[in-house]
Amino acid sequence: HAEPIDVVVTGAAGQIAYSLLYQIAAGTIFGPQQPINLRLLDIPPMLKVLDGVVMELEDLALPLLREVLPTAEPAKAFNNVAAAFLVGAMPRKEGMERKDLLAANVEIFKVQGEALDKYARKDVKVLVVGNPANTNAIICSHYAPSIPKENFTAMTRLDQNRAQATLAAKLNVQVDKIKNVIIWGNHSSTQYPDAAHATVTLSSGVKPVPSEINDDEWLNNIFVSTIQKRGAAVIAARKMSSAMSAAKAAGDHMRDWWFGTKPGEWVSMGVVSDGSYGISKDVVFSFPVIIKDKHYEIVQNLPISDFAKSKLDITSKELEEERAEANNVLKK
Ligand code: NAX
Repeated sequence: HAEPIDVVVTGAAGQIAYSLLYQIAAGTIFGPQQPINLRLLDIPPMLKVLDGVVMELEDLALPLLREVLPTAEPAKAFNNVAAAFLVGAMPRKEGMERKDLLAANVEIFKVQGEALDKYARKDVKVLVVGNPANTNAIICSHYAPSIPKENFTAMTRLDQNRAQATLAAKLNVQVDKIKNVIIWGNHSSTQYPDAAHATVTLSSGVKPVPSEINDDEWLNNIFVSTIQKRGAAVIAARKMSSAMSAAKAAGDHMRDWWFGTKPGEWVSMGVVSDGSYGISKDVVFSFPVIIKDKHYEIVQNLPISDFAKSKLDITSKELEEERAEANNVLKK
């Protein structure tokens, strides 16, 4: 019998966690053989709410779920964890400036980075969901120098899933027939959803998505802006941000990291740039990656059109600015 692994979810009393915790406890992320000890971190005013979440976790009656620890103390939450879902973050409030938002989050991810450094397993896999996710991930990594940089990632899988679903609808095929769409850059409205390398499986064989759609105007403009603005569209309709789909994407990201990508397929993850595709090092940038034995590699040598290059420049510039702002906050 497998030993349980310790898994932490931060922002555990929030709406994404509410959908995510079930997936972890049910075995759909770490597999049906892997028992789980859950560590639930939130802030002190939310501990009462967290008690309710713990009650519901008990009531799931799931055999893989072993210990459940609700806490407001990072030292306890991060102890011995093999996987960390960093969902909790400071939300943007009315009238709050981007700078203030960044400052509040830099502080949170500094504390959590330090706790990871001290208490987590050195092979811990960290997925940052809380926004600004890419920059939070680089801050967190910076404060956990004993853990390899590769172990810090940011979520752009929701954007990938949205892009895949949008292309499937456009081509009137089932969503799993679309493969290898890419999200480049920041999880923000500057991200570049790129269908240039995507394929669609039709009864006549595997075809390139661009030639099947055969409408560059749609691909370069409508498709890109639909994906960039999808989060805002969900908020406008639901009055709350994406949660069910965000939690599902977090599960997809971690499952692929744990078990690997399928042959011939890649997925997009925000990872610390190694300079691939001319992106400056030390920003967390979403690249296509393939994963094997719990290690990912950035897919190399994809042809980048001038149009794509201009989009990559915009999103990498934004990430460099965010990093500079974060560094300013840290110096104060
Ligand atoms: P909620 O406001 O429902 O939950 C956030 C929870 O985090 C709250 O319970 C809050 O008390 C807690 N929290 C705040 N500071 C904390 C700290 N220092 N330690 C532990 N917990 C803390 O937000 P939810 O809808 O769950 O969204 C969470 C985050 O995901 C937000 O930052 C949101 O912007 C981000 N998202 C990221 C996405 C992505 O694709 N990367 C998509 C979905 C989502 O918008």
